[in-house]
Amino acid sequence: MTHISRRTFLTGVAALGGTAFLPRMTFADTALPVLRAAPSTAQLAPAGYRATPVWAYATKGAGIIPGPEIRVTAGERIRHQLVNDLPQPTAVHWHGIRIENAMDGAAPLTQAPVPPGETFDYDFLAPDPGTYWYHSHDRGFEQVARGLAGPLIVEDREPWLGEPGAATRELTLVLDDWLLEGDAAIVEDRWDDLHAAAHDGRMGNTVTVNGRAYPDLDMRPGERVRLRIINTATARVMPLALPGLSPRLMALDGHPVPPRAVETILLGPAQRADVVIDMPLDPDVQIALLLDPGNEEWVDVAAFVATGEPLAPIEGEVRPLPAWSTLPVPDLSDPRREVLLMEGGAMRGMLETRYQGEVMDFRELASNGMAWAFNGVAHGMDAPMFRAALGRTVHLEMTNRSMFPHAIHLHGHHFEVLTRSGALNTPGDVRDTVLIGADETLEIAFVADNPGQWMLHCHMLSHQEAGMMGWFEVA
Ligand SMILES: [Cu+2]
Repeated sequence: MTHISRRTFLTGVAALGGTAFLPRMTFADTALPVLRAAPSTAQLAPAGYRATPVWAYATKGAGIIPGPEIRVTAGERIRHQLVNDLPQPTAVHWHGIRIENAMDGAAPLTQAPVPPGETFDYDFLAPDPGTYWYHSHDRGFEQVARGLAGPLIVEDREPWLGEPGAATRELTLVLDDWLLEGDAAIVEDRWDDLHAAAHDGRMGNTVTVNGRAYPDLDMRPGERVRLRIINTATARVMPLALPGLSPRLMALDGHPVPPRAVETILLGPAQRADVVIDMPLDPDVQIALLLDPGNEEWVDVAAFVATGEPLAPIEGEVRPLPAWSTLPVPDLSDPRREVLLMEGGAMRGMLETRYQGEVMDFRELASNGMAWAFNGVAHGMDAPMFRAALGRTVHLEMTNRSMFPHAIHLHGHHFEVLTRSGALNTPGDVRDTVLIGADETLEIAFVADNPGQWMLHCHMLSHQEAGMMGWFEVA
């Protein structure tokens, strides 16, 4: 692989200056710990650029990018009062948590959006250990792109860190992709750019790791570390590589997989991967987290810097993560069969599509801001795509008849990916968000064990807004 070091995505030069940006400080007294959403600033671009005005979460003080890490142990409750100090309504979605429906934050399906100046109490059980994230689920294409996202870690009840063969430390890496002007301000006038929405979404030009461009990550020589990698970008699919670190994949979207050595890790928007790496004792080259921006020219997005006293390398096989005990296994003998056909976008378009009860051609759809459809319906929020009886296995065949990849997310459930383009998938790959390439067909299966109305949408958030949105009901 070609490796181009320290290449910046930023175009133009830093135009320092601009108006001072003062976040409001209005923490209310409340019984629940506060999670406040408000304007803030963050030093996203390298030193020398100005701080970027963002919208961000805070549990105290000013909002930070990424949002504060929320961390509980499996079986515990997560309790936060959302305080909305944004100029828009908002809601918080707890991505990947098999949550009770009323707490899912999918406005307006599971709750009314929280108006500016108001609050909403989130209080729910986190049943399964793993790497998750939380983010805005109202005008996500704008609010997530402005910074409203943070990591959510559910620790296992069984010890793993420090056990034989396991890592001795863990590190959360929140990856994001920002569309910045030359002065490091977020581009603000193209939220509903239909051209971008009809292609691969509102792509950024600056990749950050934990809210910084090209950070140095301190590593003890010889240490084994569990990385919890989260792609919070609104559009960018991230091919990642960790050369020289012997990466082994441990979990996908929070769910453990049998450990396997990987050369690259492909993370679509909203997907997560847990990866164990071994820092060499005496690295002879700079070790970095590499990302392919789409042209197979791998660039580094963070540096692993050998710091401190060496640790004795851990020999032998890596210790698997403890299995989930709570996820029902699909019964494939007589599943409820459903299909999800994705159509639309540039260069392919779609035949007649229904939008708000009317059948329209592509041109009429575009004049309504629509470019995509699920099963012939754009933005189909009036009726469920399908209904499943509580406890029934659903087999969903998904076909992408467009020129672009999509990241399909099912709320409230995790599903097993059975086949990809007719070939068997790696057994045990259980996810809450799956990437589907152009003209691919995927079969997934899950037990509809969580009652309620659940969103099913593309996590390329401008695709979602331009039509790739629907819901299913479990009752
Ligand atoms: Cu999509």
